[in-house]
Amino acid sequence: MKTLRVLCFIGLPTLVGLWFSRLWLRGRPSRLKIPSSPVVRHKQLVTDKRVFVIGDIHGCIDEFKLLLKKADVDLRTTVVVLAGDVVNKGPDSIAALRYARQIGALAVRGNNEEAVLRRVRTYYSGNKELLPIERYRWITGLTDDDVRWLARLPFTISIPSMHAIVVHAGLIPNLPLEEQSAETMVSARNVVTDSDGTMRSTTSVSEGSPIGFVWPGPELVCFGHDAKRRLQRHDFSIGLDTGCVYGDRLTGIYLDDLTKVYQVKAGKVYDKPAQ
Ligand SMILES: [Mn+2]
Repeated sequence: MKTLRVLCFIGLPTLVGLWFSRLWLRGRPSRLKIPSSPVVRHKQLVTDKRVFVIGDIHGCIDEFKLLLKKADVDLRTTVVVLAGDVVNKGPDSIAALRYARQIGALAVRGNNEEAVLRRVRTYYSGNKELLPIERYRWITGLTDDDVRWLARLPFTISIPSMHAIVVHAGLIPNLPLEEQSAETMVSARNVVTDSDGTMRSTTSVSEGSPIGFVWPGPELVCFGHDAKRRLQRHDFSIGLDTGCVYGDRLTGIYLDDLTKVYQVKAGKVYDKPAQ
């Protein structure tokens, strides 16, 4: 009887204390299941509204808002589509993500969204390995709804009314969307044609040709990711990552008027490109 009482008074509080310290010291356990690939890989946007596509925002919330203002984006008549890499590297990823959600913007998944989802998964599993990594510490401020939004981002958004496809990195020519690899859509920069004529993508910029340059149409492909080459205009593709987070510009374009490119200058240099 005495042993039981001792167990109740010392053992129980210790166990409860240990359980709470686990929460405190390690990641935030969550029941949210984050699939490794989006449930809807290729989304169709059927709309008769105007469509305004924006390149890589990387948490540059001020420039994001300024660009919408500069382009007179009327949210009642315009759908905003983001070409991925909305988060990471820049000043306020959470603000950029929440503003995108607030205005009902659609987005495709970039390599940075994939990296963030991997980190969130680790964090939610109770692993504290993440916490010392300064550039990912912001993800501890994400709500489950923010994470759900990220996890649902498709690889591509097709807009039939505009004969356009938005993708973060690019597409291999003459290959159905269903057969494109995640790697190509999220991380590629160049396309290499092998000796047998088959094409493959690479993240390198020195092997092969720019992925936008090789794309033959007939759809217009709007992509981001390739900040090094800044604004790219080819017959059937437009590269919109103009390095805002690196101190250059944030770029957007209305799909019904490709002659006009809207840009705002970055407030400052927020990050340096990886070498
Ligand atoms: Mn990218």
